[in-house]
Amino acid sequence: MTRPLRIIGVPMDLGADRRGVDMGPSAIRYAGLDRQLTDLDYDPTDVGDLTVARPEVGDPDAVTPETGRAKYVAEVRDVCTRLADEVADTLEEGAFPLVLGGDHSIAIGSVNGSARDADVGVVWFDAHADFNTPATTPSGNVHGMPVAAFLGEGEFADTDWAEAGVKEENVALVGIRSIDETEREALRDTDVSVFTMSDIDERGITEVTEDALDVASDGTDGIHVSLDLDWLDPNEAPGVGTPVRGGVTYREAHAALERTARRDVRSMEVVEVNPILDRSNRTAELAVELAASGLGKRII
Ligand code: HAR
Ligand code: MN
Ligand code: MN
Ligand code: MN
Repeated sequence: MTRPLRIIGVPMDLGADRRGVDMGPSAIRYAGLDRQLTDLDYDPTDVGDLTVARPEVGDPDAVTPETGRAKYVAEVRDVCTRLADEVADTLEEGAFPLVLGGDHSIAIGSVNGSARDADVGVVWFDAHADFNTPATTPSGNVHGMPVAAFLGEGEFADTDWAEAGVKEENVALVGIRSIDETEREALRDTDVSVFTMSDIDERGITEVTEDALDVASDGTDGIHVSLDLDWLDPNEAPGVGTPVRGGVTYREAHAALERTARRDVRSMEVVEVNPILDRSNRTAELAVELAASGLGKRII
């Protein structure tokens, strides 16, 4: 039986400093996404790309109501609002939403769409905690803020576009190894579960992933999986804007996504693929492979 699936491209680069991540959706498609999904008995429909403003027309110095800074926040909000509608519509029609980034700011839209009519947990595979707010960000880049945004931290509290109604205790960050001091302090005051690379070193990827999946499943209707390709070691995934040494290996990544596929995954996104920085589309191919593993692909 084939299950309907919608591919939603979001060529967003306004949330990050390095240009080129807007070409991620094309590179991921070119790497054979459609074929991999069909092999998995999904019936994919590619709805194309959402329209994203060009940086030249946006406001890089946008200042939030408080003192904080969030570059292009109005443009990011506009895209995330439309993405949330697209994801929610996809689910309502019984299809699986697979979102292609684009920088990680788009997760604000994906999570809002996924959580619109359900209680959702989130598993966040990333080198970074993405828990800054406009008041704490060292860079002003919104791709360092999506977890804080959908949880309604700081300036994101009670927003109609960012806060998603997801519970802190249903959010698990996995593979974290780059965290700002402000993020560390803020995270300590929450019930978000943070599984670092050290946890993976000590306990192994399978056990850590199972714990993260338990966190996201506990009392929820399903899991949103957010896969930032910089989660992997830069040797495996060179085509990302903010690489951090010491990431998970190729096999660890597959093992984690294979475990994920056994759970009730309701939506997924793959983000931060930057073809300009990549080698022979290697990172985009990895994104396709890992999405397939997360959607149930097995070796035999
Ligand atoms: N923490 C830094 C900041 O807020 C960098 C984080 C953004 N990089 C990402 N996110 N790719 O996962 O600017
Ligand atoms: Mn990220
Ligand atoms: Mn909601
Ligand atoms: Mn990252």
